[in-house]
Parts: sequence; C-alpha cells; structure tokens
Amino acid sequence: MDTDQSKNKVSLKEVGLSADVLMGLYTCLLKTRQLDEKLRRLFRQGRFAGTYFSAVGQEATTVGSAYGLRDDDIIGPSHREIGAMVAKGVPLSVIVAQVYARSSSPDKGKSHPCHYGYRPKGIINPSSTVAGQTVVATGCAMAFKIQKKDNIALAYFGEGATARGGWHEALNFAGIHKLPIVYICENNLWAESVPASLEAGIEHFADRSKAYGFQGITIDGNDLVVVHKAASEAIAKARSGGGPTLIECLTYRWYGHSEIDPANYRRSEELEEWKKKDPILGTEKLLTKLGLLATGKREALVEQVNQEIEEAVKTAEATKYAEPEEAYNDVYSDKFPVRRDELGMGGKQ
Ligand SMILES: Cc1ncc(C[n+]2csc(CCOP(=O)(O)OP(=O)(O)O)c2C)c(N)n1
Ligand SMILES: [Mg+2]
Repeated sequence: MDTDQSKNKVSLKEVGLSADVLMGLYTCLLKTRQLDEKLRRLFRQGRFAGTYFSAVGQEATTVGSAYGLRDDDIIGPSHREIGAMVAKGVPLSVIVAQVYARSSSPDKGKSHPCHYGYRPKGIINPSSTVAGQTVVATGCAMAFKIQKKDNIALAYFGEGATARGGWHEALNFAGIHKLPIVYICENNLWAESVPASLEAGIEHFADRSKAYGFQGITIDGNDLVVVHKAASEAIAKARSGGGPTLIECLTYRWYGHSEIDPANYRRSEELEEWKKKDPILGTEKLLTKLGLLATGKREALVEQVNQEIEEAVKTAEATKYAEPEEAYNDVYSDKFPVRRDELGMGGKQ
C-alpha cells in the first residue's frame, strides 16, 4: 500500500551509492564539521595565534570530491579544504598541529594555519598566492602523464581565484595536454568582501572551461551524493586518459572570510537561506530515509568523533613550537633542477 511513510522511503539503488560509501562519506562530513567548529571556538579562546579560516557550510563539496581517492593521487588545496584533508585520511592530529603551528606540523610551523600539506597522503603545500596550487597541481598532473602513471590530481580553489592569470594558464595547459586533473571550484558567492557578481561577468564559473576545450559543469555543492558522483565520474575520466573537467560546486561559507572578519557586508537573509541547505542536515535526512541512521547512531558517532578531536587538541597543546633555526629548513632545495631521467623523460637535461 502507498502510505505516506513508504512514499518517504528511498532505496540505495535510487541513490546509486552503497551503504558503506554513504556512511563513510557522512562520517567524514560530521568529523569535518565538528573539528571546524571546535577550531573556531579554540581560536576565540586565544588557544592559538593568527586566525582561522572556517569552511563550515562547504563540507559536502570538499568531502564529496576527495572521498575515495588513492593515497598516491595528488590534492592541491587552497585555504578552505579541511573536508578534503579529512576525506583523504590526513590524521586529525596533523590538521590540529598545523593550525597550532607546532613543531609536529608538516611544515613545522612555517605557514598559514589552514594551509594543510601532508606528503604521505599526497597533499601538496598550498601557496599563499590565490590560485597558486592550481598551477602546481597541474604540474603534478603533467608529471603523471609523462611517467605514464594512472594517478590523478585534484585542484581546489574558490570562484574568486578563477580571475587570476595563473589559473587560466594552468587550465589552458591542462586542456592542450589532456592532463589527468579535476578542477574543483568552490563557488561560495564571496571572495573576502567581494560578491561573485563583481568578480566575473559570467554567471557560471564552470563556463570558463569552454575557453580551454574541456567540460565544465555546475552542481549543487551542498548535496554530498551529487558532489561525490560528479567528482567520481570526472576522476574516472581523468584516470583513463579522458582529460580534465572543471566542476563548479555551488555552496556557501557560514562565517567570515576568516575568524577576524565579522562578514557584515552580507545580508542576514542570504545566510539564513543557505543555512536551510546545511549539507549535514540534508545528508542526515537522506540517511534516515534509507534506514541507515537509526536512533542514537548520530549521537554515538558525534561522541566518537569528539573524542578523537579532544585527543588531537591535547597532543598539539602539549607539543612545542619549532626552534627558530627550523625556519631555514625545507625552504630551498638543492635538488633543482630535477633531472629529466628522474621524471622518466629520458634525453638530455
Ligand atoms: C594574489 C592574492 N591576492 C589576494 C590574496 C588575499 N586573499 C586570500 S583568500 C582571498 C579570497 C579568495 O576568494 P575565493 O577564491 O572565492 O575563495 P574563498 O575565500 O571564498 O574560499 C583573498 C583576496 C592572496 N592570498 N593572494
Ligand atoms: Mg569564494
């Protein structure tokens, strides 16, 4: 019988993902939200210096696209990719050590609190220059192609970054050489205090890919399933030699550009509208309809995640800053230029 309750139900077949993948995605989403909110509170308590760049509201975009990547695939993050770090398996202790600039952080306290690089999981260190990582990740994709490897690169950036010259050069290069890369544009409608309407004369940033000869799509960046399926498809295409894709994810940051920005240039109605599209709530609604989120399951997961976060914070707070001399290490390499034979290119330097 077609009762109201049965109408509300959804099947895994309709969603097109397995229960394991859905629960894996959701766990990363929840972990990212809990960690992000905790780091905001810690900053406000003065427990670490500098500032903090929250990505609350944007988690489905980063988790959905990075989930399922291999360790030897490369991610080129910007400053709002905590979700991609969690989904790629970067330990929370490493993320917190970076925010706290401790000697145990991957760059030993040299960089920005939200520039998470981590070699064991293929995360390249972001550059502070907006869109810089797009160029480096494109170079990594070129290296994979030269080495005839089936790895892929994923480059993240905000919609504001797509106005930078280097960003266009990178996408042009990727289009020419059909590189194994997926470009994830997190269109959160703002670049600091500049609205998207003053950043470009086009409505959809995905349209920029047309100039470089590959596909660009615009999707709901707050729908975890939509993002994961679109990214997986583009990743599979890149891995099998089909070249790049630009995915524009429509999303929104709930808080200021960083914690020192009150974001009073935005209308509160705009924020309230986007809060209704909270990726956590949307995912929980779906999981409930699928019968995957039984009573008490969410609470148990939150408790488990919070424990892991507390542990990571305790460890970071008990760890020292790096010695001043450390500032000179890992800055310049005496290994450059890299030899052609090291890249598997053969021939003369
Ligand atoms: C070349 C350059 N200009 C300005 C900045 C300062 N800055 C850092 S992030 C940012 C806004 C970027 O906006 P967007 O790309 O949309 O990313 P979002 O912050 O919205 O995630 C700016 C202007 C910078 N780091 N580099
Ligand atoms: Mg933006």
